[in-house]
Amino acid sequence: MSDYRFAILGAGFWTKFQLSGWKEIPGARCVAIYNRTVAKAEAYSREFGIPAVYSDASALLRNEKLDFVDIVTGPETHEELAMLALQAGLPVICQKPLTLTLQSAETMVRAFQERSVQLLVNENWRWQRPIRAVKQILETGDIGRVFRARVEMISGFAVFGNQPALKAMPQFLLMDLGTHIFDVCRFLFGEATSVYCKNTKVHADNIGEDVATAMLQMHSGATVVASMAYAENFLEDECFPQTKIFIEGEAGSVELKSSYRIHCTTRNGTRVVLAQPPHFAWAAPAYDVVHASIVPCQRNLFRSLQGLEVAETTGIDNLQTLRLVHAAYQSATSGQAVSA
Ligand code: 89Y
Repeated sequence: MSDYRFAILGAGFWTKFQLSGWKEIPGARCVAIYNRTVAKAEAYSREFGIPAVYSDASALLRNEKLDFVDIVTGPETHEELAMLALQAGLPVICQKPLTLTLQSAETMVRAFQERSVQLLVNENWRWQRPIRAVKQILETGDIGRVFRARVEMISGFAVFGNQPALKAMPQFLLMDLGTHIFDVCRFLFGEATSVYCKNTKVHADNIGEDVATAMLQMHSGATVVASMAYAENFLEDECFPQTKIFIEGEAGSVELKSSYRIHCTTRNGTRVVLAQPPHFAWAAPAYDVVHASIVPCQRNLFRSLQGLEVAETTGIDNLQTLRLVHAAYQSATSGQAVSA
């Protein structure tokens, strides 16, 4: 079977790791790259052996014979580029957040649905090995009905060094990290019915919030507190970019600690599962667990394009996560809990 030919749109920080991730997945070949600043695209073209380079996305889509498109540009450009690809009848894998407004995301999802063309989202956080392992433990039922949980990604890491554009986002943390953390909350605990959220800003030179605390009321009856921060402060247990999780059930508890150890405690005592993520040579050491999650995420999306598997993070599914993000912003503004 000949390879699936794809183009990657965007040549920023994440492009390097998504291209490396695609190299781990047989059957997908990147044949073209687009970036407004063409020099960045040329650099990745040399590094990854991508034959064609464009500074005009329409020209790329006109000239190249493709099977799908992978969009890794800033969220403000996702709708325009995805619609261009749809006009060419091409399935799209799009980075998160899908778009910056709910209306724009709904327009995109509807347009692809009407044309029966796949729109998928590269939402890789739920594919982190420790988080998959927590899900498996929950599925055993060992800790009984979950009534409360906390999900935390709190770090003093200087995230803006690699992604300076984050500082200028009017809505930053919930849009950038909240999309990941709320998606994990949905993955582990099902759908939410409401959210109450408090945001604050530590960095005077940031536009958007860099600290967020959200309380989700889940359909299941559980209450989930999601805490996020990029305050560039100092933490004893600094473990960027790990997500720490503590879950209380009627028959026990589960705790994912920063050592990738998961402690599951029931009346029979505590058993410990080590969920060390795989290490890829191309991963940035500071981002190991996240970069490693790119591979199973892209594999699931690619197998969906091949008709071999159901994608977990479709555009339709991701709309639910984006609705939670926007409800959280509404709550932070109104001071009220907001239905999700
Ligand atoms: O942009 C974000 C992402 O997708 O993963 C981590 C990150 O780089 C900073 O929050």
